[in-house]
Amino acid sequence: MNGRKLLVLGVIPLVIGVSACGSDDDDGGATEIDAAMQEFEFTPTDWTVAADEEITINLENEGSVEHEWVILQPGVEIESEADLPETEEELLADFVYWEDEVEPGDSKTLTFTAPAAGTYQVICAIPDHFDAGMEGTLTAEG
Ligand SMILES: [Cu+2]
Repeated sequence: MNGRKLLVLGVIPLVIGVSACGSDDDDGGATEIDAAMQEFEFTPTDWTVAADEEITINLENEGSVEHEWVILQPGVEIESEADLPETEEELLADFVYWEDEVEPGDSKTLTFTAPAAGTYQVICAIPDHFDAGMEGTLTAEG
């Protein structure tokens, strides 16, 4: 019963915070980020988000082939595509924290729950794209 009232009160400072500071919240991590993709890079290459918060991401594929924006799981980092497993099932189970893909010339606005505070590798998992340079870093602060 009291939970609902507390929830409403909690929303008000959040709204004020967003309007006062753009997409940054008081923790220093954004709750909305942009990621553009092309052959073969992300722009920007580093994002800082609020840990454990719901994050809105605007993905835009400015290239001429499909690209993916993939957050790897905590403690998982690859040096080359040779480190990735052979099957999509293993990739999703053991490597991927969150991912989506965008067709060339298309854009998507999506949401995901940011991981706990830490640093995470971002890759494009389409064959040959990571090795060609599609790598970034997501930092969760909270
Ligand atoms: Cu790609």
